[in-house]
Amino acid sequence: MTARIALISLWASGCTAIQADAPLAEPPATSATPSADPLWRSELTLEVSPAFPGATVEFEVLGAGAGEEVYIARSGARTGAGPCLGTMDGLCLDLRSPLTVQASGTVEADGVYRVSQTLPWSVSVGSDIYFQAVLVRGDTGFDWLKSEVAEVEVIETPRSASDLRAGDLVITEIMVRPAAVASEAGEWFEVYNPNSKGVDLDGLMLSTATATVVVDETVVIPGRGVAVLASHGSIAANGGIDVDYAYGSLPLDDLWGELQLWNGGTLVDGVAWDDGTEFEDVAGASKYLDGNIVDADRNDLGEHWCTSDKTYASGDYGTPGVRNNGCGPVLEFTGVLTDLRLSELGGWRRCFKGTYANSKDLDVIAANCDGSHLLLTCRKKDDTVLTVAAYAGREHVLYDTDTSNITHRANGVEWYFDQSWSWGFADEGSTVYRNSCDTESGDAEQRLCWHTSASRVTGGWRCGSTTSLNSSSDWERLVYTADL
Ligand SMILES: [Ca+2]
Ligand SMILES: [Ca+2]
Ligand SMILES: [Ca+2]
Repeated sequence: MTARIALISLWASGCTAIQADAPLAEPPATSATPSADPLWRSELTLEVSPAFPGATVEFEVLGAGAGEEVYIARSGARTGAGPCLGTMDGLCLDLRSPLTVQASGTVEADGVYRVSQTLPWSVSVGSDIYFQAVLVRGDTGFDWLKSEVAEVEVIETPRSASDLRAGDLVITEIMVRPAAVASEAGEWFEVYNPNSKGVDLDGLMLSTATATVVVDETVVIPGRGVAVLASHGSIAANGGIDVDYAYGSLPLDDLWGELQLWNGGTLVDGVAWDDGTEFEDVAGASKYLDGNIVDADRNDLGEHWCTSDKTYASGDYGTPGVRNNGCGPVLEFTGVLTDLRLSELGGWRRCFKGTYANSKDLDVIAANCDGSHLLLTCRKKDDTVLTVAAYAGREHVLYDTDTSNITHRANGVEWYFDQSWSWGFADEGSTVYRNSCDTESGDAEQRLCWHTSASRVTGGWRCGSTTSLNSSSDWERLVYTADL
């Protein structure tokens, strides 16, 4: 509540051209009449760029008519039956008091209303802000036509692109030669942020040997997340990919080509590919950097890249916006494996490693291990053989069984997980006794158990038949992930 009041008062004092409507104390009764046309409600959409303290927030209202007036209202809360602003002729909104008009203006000839507003530095990270577009249409004035409410979580202010140094971004996937749609519309590339803090790409220069584009809007890549930059932003035209930034004309050469990301005179990352000698060249499939080798220097080498074998909407192959598997086919199996050679894992990406003496936040592990499937395993430190391993869909591996001994069966494995008890598995049909780790001895070599406490993985009791491993720095816990 405190944060919202601070937000409103700063806005009302005016960072940019904001109308200083007084916040409404209570919702007055509405005098507006719903439109008879049900399509009107759904044909307007409101898009809002990421919000963070000090951000230039960009609003885009689509589906309006040229010359019509748009109001964008803002509140710190929403409700199904909100108050009405006098300036909006009594139109009721889905926002809760106090609310103010964030911006207003006239729709351009293309049916789009765009406006930017600066967010105060006082907004609280983690709080939610709600925006809503309201359209004035026709001779009768305000109509009930309005967008869905856009809910925006205020994120931590990211690093600016002007702070980036070499290696602070990594190009991880490149589609130079789409087959399902034309190159002009269907080229794209993916960029990974290897640091824990988010990055705003606004101002970053993208270049090939023949063309240059500068990112000219807020595009935030979360810490250890990826963004997709594409020639075309329209899903209908680009082959069905969800794009974080549409850069327009920056042709990616099919054979010998290069792509570079520049912060002024600093090369943040670059990749140069060839005609198929070092970098595989397959029409209709992206090149992707091995998910286990995500580094701005190592991505210079073709041997660390491979050809996508997973389709996306258009039927072409690639994983735009999804972190990459390792190179090679993902090892698939059912049940619990013992003495598995590391080299046999194939496309699984390692997303957590720590000894039984380490402690790690489970949320951090879950965020880094963001594929559709999770594989838990353990080994003697640095061994090339994994002692015991099993996997399943992430919803099964993270299925909350509380502290009970009733396991959750998936992929031939008995799973258990609780954020403050223990996490592990046994082979199908086995019972477990969690105290708090599983101390049962039958089929011991097919059991794994790690302690958890206060949403962290802490100690660990066993890696197969080897037990009493709490605080052992000689044994390692590992989690791998893959999209299957
Ligand atoms: Ca091309
Ligand atoms: Ca590089
Ligand atoms: Ca990818």
